[in-house]
Amino acid sequence: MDAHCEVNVNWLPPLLEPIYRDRTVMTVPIIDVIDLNNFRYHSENHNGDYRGGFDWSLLYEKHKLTAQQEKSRKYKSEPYDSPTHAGGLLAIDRNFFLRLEAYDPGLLIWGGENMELSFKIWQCGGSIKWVPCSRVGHVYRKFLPYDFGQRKKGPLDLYNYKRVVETWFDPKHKEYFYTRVPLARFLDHGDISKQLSLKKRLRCKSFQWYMENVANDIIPDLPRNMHWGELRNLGTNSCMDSTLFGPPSLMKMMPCHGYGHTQLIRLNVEGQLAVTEYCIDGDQENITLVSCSSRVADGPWSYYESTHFLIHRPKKLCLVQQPATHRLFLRPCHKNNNYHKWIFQTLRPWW
Ligand SMILES: [Mn+2]
Repeated sequence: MDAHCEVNVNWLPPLLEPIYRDRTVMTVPIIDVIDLNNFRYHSENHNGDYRGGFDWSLLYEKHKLTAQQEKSRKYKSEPYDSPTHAGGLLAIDRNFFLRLEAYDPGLLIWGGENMELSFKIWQCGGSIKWVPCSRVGHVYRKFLPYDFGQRKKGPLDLYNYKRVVETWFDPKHKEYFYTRVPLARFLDHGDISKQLSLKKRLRCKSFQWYMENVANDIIPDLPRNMHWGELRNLGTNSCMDSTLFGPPSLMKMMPCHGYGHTQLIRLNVEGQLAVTEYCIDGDQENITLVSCSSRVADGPWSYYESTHFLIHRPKKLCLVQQPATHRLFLRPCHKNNNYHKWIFQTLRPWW
């Protein structure tokens, strides 16, 4: 486990018991919270139990147990299957871990190793169980006190994620990753031939199998991008930006910076206008960051390259920037008004 942890009473026996029964199980304790300001210990008291997931950018997420999982447990104290884990705390049989050749030694410094181990375990015949009766406290830091140094070859976490994706995903799921993180296509992820031959030698199952049998409910398919880049207004020459707030929040207009992140806007074939993990919707008052509808074919937007209009189809109105206030809303389209016109400005890697 991470160094900044403190174990709770009787944490170990329940963590070891599933491994005693089956050496291919990796167990994970429930991670309680140690307050970084005063070291007070809080129970991670969710209403119900959670398990580990991920989004298509390979960020770790927590999801509620499915109804089926809840029903199959006789007692709340029973360990349950989890598609992934957070990475800091785990128990695994040493021989099993080494049979899986531990972590990909090509992963650098920080990020992605929890996903690598999770996919590898499940696809290569093992399983991951979270253990409600084993509790360990963990200090979540507020910021990184150091950086990871300068990399000339692109962002470090993206490098690691791409190694994991290129090793464990099927072609279809790789496309979802590159749809969600288009700049990752330009990144050199190094040599993964050893990882691919391990996968072959252990006769590991496909990612499709993993998605259907382990992670079936946590993440919908991602429709292909029709346009992506900075969404630049022709009137003001500034860019749409989600800033760092989650939904619901107002979309802003900011100076274009060329780095993507919260300015990398994607319009997919189903008409969803998306930024990071979220979608953009709007009305005559506001343009808002919202959670994407789980119904994939639910996007309201169409983009017309000839007119540069971005049209909200259900409302039959155009995305418009108000020049004086920089605010965004929907208005009837005017073909002579540049504040009604948009381009998806191509982004290229800065590394
Ligand atoms: Mn930690």
